[in-house]
Amino acid sequence: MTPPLERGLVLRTDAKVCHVEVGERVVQAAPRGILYGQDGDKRQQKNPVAVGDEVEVDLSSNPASLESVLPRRNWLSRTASSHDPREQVLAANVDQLLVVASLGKPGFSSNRTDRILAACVWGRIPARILLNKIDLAEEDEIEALVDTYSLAKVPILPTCALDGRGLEELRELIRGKTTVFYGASGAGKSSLLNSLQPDLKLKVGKISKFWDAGRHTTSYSQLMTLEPGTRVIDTPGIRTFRLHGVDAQHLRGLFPEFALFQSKCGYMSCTHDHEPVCAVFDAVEDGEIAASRYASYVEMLDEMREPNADDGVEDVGPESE
Ligand SMILES: Nc1nc2c(ncn2[C@@H]2O[C@H](COP(=O)(O)OP(=O)(O)O)[C@@H](O)[C@H]2O)c(=O)[nH]1
Ligand SMILES: [Mg+2]
Ligand SMILES: [Zn+2]
Repeated sequence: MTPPLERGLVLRTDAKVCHVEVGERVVQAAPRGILYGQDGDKRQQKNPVAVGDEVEVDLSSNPASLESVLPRRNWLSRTASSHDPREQVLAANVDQLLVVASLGKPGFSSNRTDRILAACVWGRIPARILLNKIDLAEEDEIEALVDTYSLAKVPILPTCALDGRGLEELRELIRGKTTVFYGASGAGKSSLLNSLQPDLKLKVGKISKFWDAGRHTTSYSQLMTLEPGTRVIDTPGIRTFRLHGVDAQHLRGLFPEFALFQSKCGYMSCTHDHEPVCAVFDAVEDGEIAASRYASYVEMLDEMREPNADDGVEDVGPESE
């Protein structure tokens, strides 16, 4: 007789077990071996279960067994590492993603931001930038970023976790949704979440240590419920985010502002980096497309053409790995 299965929501995944919310409880369940694939099976996913997955668990066995993962509505993934080409799913079934960034300590990284924004376009996950630590920024720096990203149709919400600016807007933005907080270690993800909901008591990093020395305070993704229906996923900082399953022809479609110009390129399939007649390149020269966005695009394009080249980019994994 097959045991009765219960539905649950994955809050966190560790090496061997998943923390699964089942009704009012949180149980630890071990994914069944078959979910990892069998010998000779060319599974393309590194992790069969991700935070945000809806799963079925068998609570009658000890430890509880995670039997199956229900179909995902969407997911955010990357290439596991430069040595491991499999897909690594970072979160599943989400409504939106916030790229948490700051202008000082750590400084704003266009490259990091543009990679995750492209991944969100690819994964059909609405995204915006949360520009935190505006107490440390000049007004014109903020405006320059707003300009850069307005063409890409990515809204920017300025916040300060210390004095509370922007927090009411943030609260409205996430209400009733599942939201991924993504960003460099030290940008203020945990601080923002604590300001929204003090009883979360997330660990907050000491600035002097981690962003100089690569230290970190969050080493795994976890899903938390702020109020019924409002869920957030706090993620660890990831140094190098390589898109998975995207080729050069797809990539240009992940930069929305290119669409305004690329119909005027000499070739229909123009990749905008070496072709003689390129309207996107001209738009960059004319300041109509941000040079920083274009630079991010070209770097990702080069990486796709030479996936194993030593690109000098510091590898891999959550910063905690
Ligand atoms: N000046 C300033 N510091 C902040 C702000 N938000 C967070 N911090 C500080 O930045 C550091 C890292 O914050 P943390 O929340 O741990 O970042 P996380 O790694 O993204 O979770 C801590 O020292 C915080 O006190 C802010 O809005 N302004
Ligand atoms: Mg944190
Ligand atoms: Zn072109």
